[in-house]
Amino acid sequence: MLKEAIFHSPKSNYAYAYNEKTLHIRLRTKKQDVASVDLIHGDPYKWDGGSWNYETKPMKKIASTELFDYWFTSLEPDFRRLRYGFHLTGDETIVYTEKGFYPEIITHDTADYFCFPYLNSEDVFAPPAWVRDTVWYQIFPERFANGNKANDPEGALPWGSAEPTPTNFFGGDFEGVIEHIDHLVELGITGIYFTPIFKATTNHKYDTIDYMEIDPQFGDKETFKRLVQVCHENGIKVMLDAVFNHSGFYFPQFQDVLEKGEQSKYKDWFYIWDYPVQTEPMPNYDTFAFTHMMPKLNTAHPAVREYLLEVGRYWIREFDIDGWRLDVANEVGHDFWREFRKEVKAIKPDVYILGEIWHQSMAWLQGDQFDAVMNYPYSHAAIQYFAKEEISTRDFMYKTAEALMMYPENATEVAFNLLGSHDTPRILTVCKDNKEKLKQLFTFLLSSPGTPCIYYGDEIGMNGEQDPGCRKCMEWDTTKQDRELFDFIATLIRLRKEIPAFGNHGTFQFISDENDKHVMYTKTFENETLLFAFNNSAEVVTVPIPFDLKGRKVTHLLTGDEFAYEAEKVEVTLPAHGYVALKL
Ligand code: ARE
Ligand code: CA
Repeated sequence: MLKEAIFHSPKSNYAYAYNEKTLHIRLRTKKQDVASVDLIHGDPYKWDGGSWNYETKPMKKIASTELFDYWFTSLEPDFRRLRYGFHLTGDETIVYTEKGFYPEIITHDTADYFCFPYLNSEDVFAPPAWVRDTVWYQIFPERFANGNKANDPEGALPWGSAEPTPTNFFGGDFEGVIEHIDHLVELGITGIYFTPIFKATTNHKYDTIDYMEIDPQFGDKETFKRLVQVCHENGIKVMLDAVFNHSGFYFPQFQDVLEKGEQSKYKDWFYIWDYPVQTEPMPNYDTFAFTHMMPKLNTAHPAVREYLLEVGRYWIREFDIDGWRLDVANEVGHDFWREFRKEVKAIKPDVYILGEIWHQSMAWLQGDQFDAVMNYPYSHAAIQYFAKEEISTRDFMYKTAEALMMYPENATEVAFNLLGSHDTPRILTVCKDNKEKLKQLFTFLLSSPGTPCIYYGDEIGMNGEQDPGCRKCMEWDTTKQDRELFDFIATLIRLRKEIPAFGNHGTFQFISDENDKHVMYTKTFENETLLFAFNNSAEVVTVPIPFDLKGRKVTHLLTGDEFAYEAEKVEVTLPAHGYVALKL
């Protein structure tokens, strides 16, 4: 047994409170090195004479990656405390504890075992319950719909008349969203994420001038209130973008520093290196990336904190928004986010806090900061596999499993999964306009653990390269929309809502062989098993279904067809880049 590969760490994604009663325990071992694992567990204070009163519980292998196997069990400790270790069987039998390895279970002392000291309810990672069943839709307000020409910014171009550039405007606004709410209801989405709406100069509005004002090109506060109301009446939650890492260049506090230099009372709101403040050839202050238009805010400064916390509270209190998406969340201090969580949750306990982080984010998902992060790593492998065909089935399965093992299950359940955004090329373009591949990706996304987000226009087959290309005006001419694709995605969303195993309540498990040219996984919930199969090649493949289905009625979920299998051995034939979702 390779001891160096064996790993566990309490209070992490390896041992965490799933809810107020339940602990989840995971263990990592070298791949195919260990035949079985039992959790040795007991209350630290429960003794029989001189002997620790422990029990054992078999663990289940739940995932495999290129190098490791992952084992899992869940349990409800009687007194909410746990002392534990692992009994591993392979070519030898060993016991793994916090202090190392032993040949057998120690019972005269528990000091060396792992410790989950107490399951304190206030520490449980508890995201809002509604998020788990939400299907998100991302709107870039300048480009979704122009419902009021009177508020168009100067020089706004006729809708869709030009390719998007970093600086042009088309006049999208809130009234446009209200006007097209039926499109969203028909699609079936239940949450909208709006990129920034506050006063700013650019078309993307990430350069905030005033966090307390709506940008006039989108409407006024009354219109925004109406928008939130219309969304709520239609069962749609509203999430706004909080750009707290940096302000815009024209933020009055920064302008004051530019003007008064060291004399400005706002000088410590930013990280100014020296005076006079300059923007050329390089800014002499901290910025987002090297953008002089985006001076970094000092979130350790009490006045800055109070200002931003009030922004966080204000839009919830006055406008009843349901979520905050935090821009460049990983470059802002943890301490600020801890306070932010407390402040906003005090006003609306079930507000959703989503951090924009593209990397491993465990440090923010401990229950005291964010409810979720934008889960770019999850779909990355799927995009490499389905869209680009640059990784094998084996690597797709391993990378996806790795992403699923990266976080506690309660964090994965509300992870914000996406195939693209205003920061990436559109998914159809990544698929080189191959619609079958696109459908594979949406089927995967909508049947994955986590909450999916659809980037505006992806549902009607819009294309576009990297920013600014991915920010085209939404196509509203239905003859130019891909309605077949729209219906397909609407069907996926409906299935996700109707069948618990399809959506976020099913347990996800790969069942393919590493060397296949196709991939299969099951989603199970109680007695229900769904099987998903995808052909990752341009040739027709025949896929054996590894279940005994004789005499069973099977439903083809994407077409609605039902059929009964006669033979014991069942196969499905998939065309090039074909896919199937079966209810067994
Ligand atoms: C503009 C140009 C870009 C150019 C950039 C460079 O359009 O082509 O590359 O300037 O300065 C907003 C606008 C952008 C604008 C930018 C700067 O929407 O159009 O870009 O402001 O003016 C990293 C961060 C992540 C960030 C991305 C963009 O970690 O937080 O970069 N995303 C947010 C928003 C953006 C927004 C800003 C931040 C700034 O979602 O829309 O940009 O407020 C990797 C890395 C990630 C990296 C990611 C993307 O995988 O691991 O860390 O994200 O790539 O680059
Ligand atoms: Ca307008």
